[in-house]
Amino acid sequence: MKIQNYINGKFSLPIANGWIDNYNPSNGEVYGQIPNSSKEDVENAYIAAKSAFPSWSQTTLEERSRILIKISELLEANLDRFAEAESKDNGKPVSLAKMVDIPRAASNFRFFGNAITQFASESHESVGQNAVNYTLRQPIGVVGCISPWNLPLYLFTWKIAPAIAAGNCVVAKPSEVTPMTAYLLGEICNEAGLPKGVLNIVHGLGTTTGQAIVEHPNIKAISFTGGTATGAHIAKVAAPLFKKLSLELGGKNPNIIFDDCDYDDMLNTTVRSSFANQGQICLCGSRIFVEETIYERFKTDFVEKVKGLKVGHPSERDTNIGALVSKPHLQKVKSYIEIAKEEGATILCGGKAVTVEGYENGYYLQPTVIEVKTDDCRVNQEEIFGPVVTIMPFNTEDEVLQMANKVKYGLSATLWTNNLKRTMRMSSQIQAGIVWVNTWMLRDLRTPFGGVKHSGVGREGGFEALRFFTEAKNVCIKY
Ligand code: TXE
Repeated sequence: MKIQNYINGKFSLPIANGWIDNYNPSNGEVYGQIPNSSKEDVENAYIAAKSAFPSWSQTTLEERSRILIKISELLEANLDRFAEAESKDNGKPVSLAKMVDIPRAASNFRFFGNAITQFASESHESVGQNAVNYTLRQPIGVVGCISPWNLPLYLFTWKIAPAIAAGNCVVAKPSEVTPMTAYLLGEICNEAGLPKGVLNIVHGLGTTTGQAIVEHPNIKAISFTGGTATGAHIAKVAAPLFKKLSLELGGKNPNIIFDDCDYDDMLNTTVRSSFANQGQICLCGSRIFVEETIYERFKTDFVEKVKGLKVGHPSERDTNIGALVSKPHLQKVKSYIEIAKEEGATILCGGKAVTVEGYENGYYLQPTVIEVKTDDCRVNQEEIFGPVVTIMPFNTEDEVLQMANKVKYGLSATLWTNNLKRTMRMSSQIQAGIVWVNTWMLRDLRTPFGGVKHSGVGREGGFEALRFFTEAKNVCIKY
């Protein structure tokens, strides 16, 4: 099938530049094509968004909210269709897409549909000066949203929902590797009554279509989730144009386990935080540090559980680990297993590609646990973004804190302990935007989301997202 762009409420063919093959990671076969949209396509999307802006930005909050909630309901009503499309594009188990990805995408619209009606701005009475100040939070205009392939619809809508809730019009590009659910979203938006031009979706490569969005002089803000190198490039291109930027980038998150934790809960959650979505979540706890006193016990139990995970076709019900997203990505992840061996680390389990019967050309890899000797080896420092975790022991709180912070990333961290004072000390000193204590990936959409250091700039989520997608204007009235 040929996917089309969604511009001004209509599906349209690209003007030039041709098509890109779209692969099904579960069997390695091409099952569709997407446009590699050119500057001209992006310009058309921009013109549609610009024309829609005066009316959409003046649409009442109740009406915007009603439409966003309708989109959410329609996504829920089409759960199976979206989940199957997401799985076919990305390789993730259908069960995961049904339970997590699509419901969370629906929640994004419902949440921001409600949040916009609660988004208040401040006022300040300048006492003794007979003046009052109030803040207008105005939509920016046309904004760009660029999203990755790991949680395709979930991260796409995480940007689009607050952008349109705040009254902006959007030119959006999903990852060229996983375009399908974004394509289906266009139909849902029409059905929900989203006015034409409010959301425009252009498909294509980052270097052509994505670059055209970032370079566009009148697309005033860019919300991007993806790799750190791409984020740095976007920041460079956007700087001379003075664009507002939100960058959510890579992670190499520590999972720190103390011996006073609730062991079984920790063990089960650690399997999930290591391998959910084939380890392709920026929040996965890819560096596991375990207190020496329980290290050997943990190592044995963890490896046993990991060996029990089933790698299989994404549509099989008992599959825990589906296919990785693409052949180049599988090769990248596999190359890190070789690097680990060269660095003298021990592969405790996994490390090999898996052949799934009937789907021999799919991109499957065993979940892999690597025991590292030092924390500064490459597999412990660089983002692998696959079903691969490292483990190593530690002795003291200070030692593990130092190791946790000794990476260029700072997205999230997980702590397992029942010691309250230690929790307070460590959560304030860990360099990360998100710290989970005795849990992982428990999300409340009102909370700020994002990272420090090379994990990004700015925060998404809740009112932070609505602040990003609006400009604050102070009005001072003297009376
Ligand atoms: O991401 P890219 P890639 C990490 C992970 C992964 C690495 C590279 O480590 O192995 O990044 O992945 C668009 N101008 N994460 O190369 O290229 C691109 O088309 C504008 C972590 O697949 O960053 C896609 O829509 N846009 C991450 C989006 O950027 C450009 C999730 C992300 O792709 C562009 C994914 C350009 N010049 C990968 N170049 C996370 N934080 O969750 C590319 N794009």
